[in-house]
Order: sequence, then structure tokens, then C-alpha cells
Amino acid sequence: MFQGDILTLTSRDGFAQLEFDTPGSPVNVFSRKAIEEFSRALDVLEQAELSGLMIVSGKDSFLAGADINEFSAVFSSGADAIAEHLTPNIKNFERLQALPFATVAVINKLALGGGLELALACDYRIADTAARIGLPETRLGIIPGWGGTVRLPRVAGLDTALEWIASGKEAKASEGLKTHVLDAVVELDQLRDCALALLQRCALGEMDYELRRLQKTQPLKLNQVESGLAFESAKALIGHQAGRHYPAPLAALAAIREGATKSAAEAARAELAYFIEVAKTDTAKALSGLFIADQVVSKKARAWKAQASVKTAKLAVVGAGIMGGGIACQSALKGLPVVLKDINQQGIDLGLKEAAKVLGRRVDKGKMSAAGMAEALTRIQATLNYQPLGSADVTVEAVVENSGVKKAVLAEVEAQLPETAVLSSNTSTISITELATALKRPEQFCGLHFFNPVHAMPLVEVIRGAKTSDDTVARAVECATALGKKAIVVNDCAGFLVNRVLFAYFAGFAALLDDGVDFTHIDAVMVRWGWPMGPAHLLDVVGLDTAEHAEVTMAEAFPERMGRAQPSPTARLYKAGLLGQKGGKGFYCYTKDKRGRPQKTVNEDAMQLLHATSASQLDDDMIVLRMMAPLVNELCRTLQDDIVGSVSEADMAMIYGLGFPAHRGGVLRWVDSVGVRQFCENLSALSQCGPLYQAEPMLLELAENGASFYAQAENSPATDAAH
Ligand code: 3H9
Repeated sequence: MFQGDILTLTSRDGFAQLEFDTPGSPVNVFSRKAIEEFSRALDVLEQAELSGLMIVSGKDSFLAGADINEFSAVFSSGADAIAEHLTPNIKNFERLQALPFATVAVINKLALGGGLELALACDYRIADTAARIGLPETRLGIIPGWGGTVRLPRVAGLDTALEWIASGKEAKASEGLKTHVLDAVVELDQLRDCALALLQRCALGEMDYELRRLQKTQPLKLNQVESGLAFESAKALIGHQAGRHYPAPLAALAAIREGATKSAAEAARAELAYFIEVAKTDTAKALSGLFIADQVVSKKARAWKAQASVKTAKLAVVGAGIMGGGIACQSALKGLPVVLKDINQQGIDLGLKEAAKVLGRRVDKGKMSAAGMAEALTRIQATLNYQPLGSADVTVEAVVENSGVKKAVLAEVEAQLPETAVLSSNTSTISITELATALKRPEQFCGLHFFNPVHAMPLVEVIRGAKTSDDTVARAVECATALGKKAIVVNDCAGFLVNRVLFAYFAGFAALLDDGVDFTHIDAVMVRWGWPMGPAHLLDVVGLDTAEHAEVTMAEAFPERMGRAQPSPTARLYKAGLLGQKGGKGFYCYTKDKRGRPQKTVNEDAMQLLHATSASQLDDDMIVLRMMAPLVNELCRTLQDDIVGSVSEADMAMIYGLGFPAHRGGVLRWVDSVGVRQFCENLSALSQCGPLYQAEPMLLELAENGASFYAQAENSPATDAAH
């Protein structure tokens, strides 16, 4: 009946089938082209003599929503452009809902965002038992824009709609059925037969699809007092959960609230107004940009993985400290057998204790059964001998952060490994090329830098030394992804990508402290700005001994920016015997309250040691600039020096490795939102603050051309072989 590039409309015995199948893509999305074809298919459907329609997918999943790649250009083009982008599918869904026969959405595997909105515009929704459905728009900084805030409350009730839309959660098919979002859940191979049977019953008048349409077009049936209470309590809860940097969940609530007492057509207008309001925010641009940057990272990792000559079937970890134990635990959790080797039983006990602690917390939270935990722990083979390492495909060295010790251990381990094995180091700062000088097979050696705590931090930096082979990089990426991590391949330098940039940030912090600014004030400002913790707190968590040691390494590598004439604040506290959180005292004192919950109070000794005065306070914007400028500059240098392969990977590494606030979309995307030229002007006011504050050539060039990091990245996507 209709044949487009994406959509095919056919009919048999009076029942039509509209199939989405986007050529060359693993998933279906509502791109402009798909929307346009949908509208043409509706032209045909409106004229045809039919008894029912089922909408199906030719892919192994139904529909993943709007094409997120189209958002950035649209969101930057103002309210009219946003409205123009949304309107064709709003109309399509209204036309679908008004067809003169029953309609059913056949959901295989997933229906998200606009995919579920399409299904909600159908009279019935049937999904397979493993399907996941949801409206994840608020996670992208927007709200559903094709009727989700109008139809979901009318189909499933206010509570379900508020919960699903504000959280952006993906629900299982069983929950969809329980909440009446779905009408039936069947085995995958029965989906289409079941849909046809349902349409036949509608055609025979056994089921009243018109009644369902009536429910979707009328105001919500709510008692005014109750609904006032429901909206007010939801507002408090959603506002609290979302936090001040994420406006979309509250905008979704406002759209639902405004539409609740209105007809569906009026409610749709309210939805559009709220959609435009949020789509224009930097948060929406940042969060939808993040999805795309994340896809760049995943795509590169997939490409590396595909090249790996051997899949990791067994891992080995040498050094059973907090990091070694954490890596072994992650391996066990992901079903990968792991050998955990240390030189003494105490070390082994510590590593196993760490693993049991992490898994135990999962059991407490109901994420794992006690039997599952026991089974996972059996995957860890603890040993004091080298011999079991012989069966591991990849070995991670995680001993003390000292170049001499690491070289000796690595050489010893290499001698025990089969010639085909990959050896790696979990060093956080020491050059991989330098460590490789101790080895006979440097081409089979690389860095695998995990972050603490291993189970919680999504990033692993895969560091390529001067002699590391492509296959070793590929196998390391394969191993990191098998451990459930996001792998980003970087070239070698002191601190690699993440710590090199982090220590520039700490250098900015030290400079502020030298100027007498109170560290509690800096921490408070940076947390308000969106960081999960301020720099002083972060240094305490890293450990002042570890941080001081890394500072020395970084100062040696980059003396002009990170070298210091006098001991840094970290060094001063460390020399005064303060170790940070693990020792109970650092910038802050760490204790537990009566209920055993951790407490953090200012350490007055640290205040005195650092001569912090509240007199020399700078305003918040200046503190943010003084903290962020060294980080931005250093990140530019890592791009200039080819340490990291693309703007997207640089930004994602900051988010996954440092917890940089996601609502800012990444460090460089944040600079784009300020404007590169404006950022350089802001920096020029800080020229007296030294080399950390001199704008890098990359920034100056972008500023001169009126360009931005992402405009640049989109024009010349980094696909270079080095990464
Ligand atoms: C929305 O619908 C708003 C409306 O209310 C109103 C709008 C105006 N767009 O992740 P994968 C691509 S907002 C563009 O590797 P998986 C993805 O880039 C939207 N592309 O596979 C990748 O491309 P490539 C609400 C998309 O199995 C390929 O598909 N929807 C989109 O691990 C495979 O993806 C969402 O937020 C998209 N919407 O996971 C869903 N979705 O092959 C976002 C996927 O070139 N998507 N691609 O690298 C996801 O959560 C996951 O991709 C999904 C599949 C679960 C679907």
C-alpha cells in the first residue's frame, strides 16, 4: 500500500501492517525522514477500507524514540524551530489515534521515548516478555514532546505517569502490564498472531476501542483536592530528587498538571510550551550531547574490541590492595574468573575483604542474592604463587605506586606468563613507556587504569605506550568492556588523561589556597556548581599521601605549570601527619555519628596550617574560573599533544573518571556554552596568576575563528588510528 525507505505498509484480509525498518541502522528512530514517511503512510491509511492496523518493527527492537542526533541543531535554533520540529509527529499521532479502525502497537524488545509515545497513540499495546518500555526524555534534559505527558496519565493514571516521566525509568514488560500501560505480554514469537487476534475481535465488535480513545481525549478524572495534594507532594519529591541543575522533571510535572484539567488537544499545547522551555536550556543541549559523545566512546571501543585476537576468559591481578581487590571483585561480579596474587597472606586477606565488602553491599541493597555473592566469590582464586598466572589472558599489576617496585614486579610477572598473554599496569601516573623498559615484550604491555572505587567508577583508561601493539590495545579494551567498563584509549604521558587534568585542577586549588581563600568556601562553591564534592574533600578521599606522591610525579613531568617553589597545601598537610579520609583527618575530620553514619567536619588544624582567612573571599564566579581554567587548559593540551583522540572522549573521560557534572555536558561543552571567545577574555583577566591561566593555542584559535569545540568536532570527527 505504501513503500518508503523506512516504512512499509501492507495489508491482508482487511488488516494492515505498518513496518518500521531503518536501513543500515541497528535500531529504529523517528528521524525527520521516518516522520515524513509516517505521514505519507497515514495519508494512505486514512483513505483505505481496512478493519485494523498493527505497527511492527523489522528490527530486533521496536523504536528508540526521536533521533537524538537531530536535537542539537534544532534546540539551538529557537522556539519556532523547536515547534516546527515537533509538530509533524504530534499531528501524525493525532491522525493515528483518529483512524476509523482499531490500532495496535507490537512492541518487541524496547519502546522508548517517541517509540512509546507512538504506542500510546495506538488503541492497544502488546509487548514481548523481555521488553522494556519508558519515557527517558527527562534524562536528556527535555520532556516527552509527542504526547507522552498527555496520554500516559490518561492511559495509566497520574501516579504511574509522574513516576515514569520524572525518573525517565525503563520499566519491564511485567510492570507495563501491571500499570495498564501494556494490554498484553506474550512470548516474542506470538506477538504478531496475538495482535491480529485482538484486531479481529475489535472488528467483530467484541472489544470497544472507541472507549479507549474517549479516555485519551478527555481531561483526567481527578478529584480537585486529591490531585492538588498529589501534585504538591510529587513536586517536592521530584524537585528534591532531580536537584537544582535538572529542570526537566519539574517541567514535565508542570505540563501534566496544566494538561490534567484540559482536553487532550489543549494539554498537547501545554506540553509543547514546556518542551520548548526546557529544550532551549544549556542542560538539554548538554545532556543530549552527552548521549552522542557516549556513542562516540562506545563505537570506538566496539571497533577496538572487534580487532582483539583473543577474548579474555580469565584475568589475573597482582597486588591485592584496595585497587587490586576492587578489580578482582569487578571481574567476579561480571562472571570472569580471576587469579588474585599477592606476596603475603595479609595482602590477600585485605583484597578478599574488599571484594566481600563490595558484594555484601549489593546483597544489602537487594541487587544480588547471598547465593549469587557466594558464587561470585568462588570465581576469585587467591594465591601467593606465580604459577596460576600462567592461565590468565590478561594480567593487571596493581602494586604500590612506585616506579622501581612496579618495574621489578612487572619483570618478574612477565617471566611467568605465556608468550601470548597481555600484561598491564594499573598505575595512575607513571609513564607506561618508562615501565615497559623493564620488559622483554613491551609490545604486549599497556596501562589499564581503573578508578577508585572500582565497582562504582565507569571509566578505564587504556594507555598505549610507545611500543604497545594494536592487538594489545584491542585486547585491553575487550577486557575492560568485559568488566562492564567504558574504555577510552589514550596515549602515554605522566598522569595520562584524567590525572594529568585532575592535577592541573588541584594546582589551581593550591593557588587559591596560597591566596588565603578558605578551602571550605571553595568546596561549597564547586559543589553548588555541580561537582559531587569539592577539591579539598576530593583530595581527602584520594588520600593525602597518594595525592602528594602524584603531585611530585606531575610536577616533575610538567614543571612549568605544576612545579612549585614551596610545598603544596597537600604536602603540608601530609607532612603534618594527615592522610585524609582513610586516616580520619585531612582537610576535614571524618567520624561517625551515633547511628554509624559518616560525619565530616572542618579540621581546624588544617585551617591553621594553611592560613586560610575568610577575609580574602572571592566571588563564586571567580572561584569557579580559577578552579576550572587550569583544568580546561590542560584538557586542551592533552588534545594538542594527541593524548586523547577526540573532544567527545575528552569530555566523557572527565564525566566517567572524575564525576564532572553531567548537566554541563563535559568540560569542553561547558566552555562552548560560555563561548570560547568569552572564556578566553575571562582568562586574560587572570594573566597575573601564572602559566596555569595562559589560554592554550587551541582555545585562542577557536576564539579567533568564532568557533567552538563541538562545531569543530562535528566538522572533523576524530577517527585517527592512534586511538
Ligand atoms: C524522544 O523520543 C523525544 C520525543 O518525546 C520528542 C522528540 C522531539 N537517536 O546504544 P546502542 C543509535 S527522545 C539516535 O549502541 P544498545 C546509537 O547511536 C529519545 N540514535 O545499542 C547507535 O548508533 P551506532 C528517547 C540512536 O542496544 C545505535 O543506535 N530515547 C537512538 O546498547 C545502537 O545503539 C532514548 O533516549 C536515538 N534515540 O542500546 C533512547 N537510540 O550504531 C536512547 C539509539 O551508529 N537510546 N541510537 O553507534 C538508548 O538508550 C540505547 O541506544 C538503546 C539501544 C537502549 C536504544
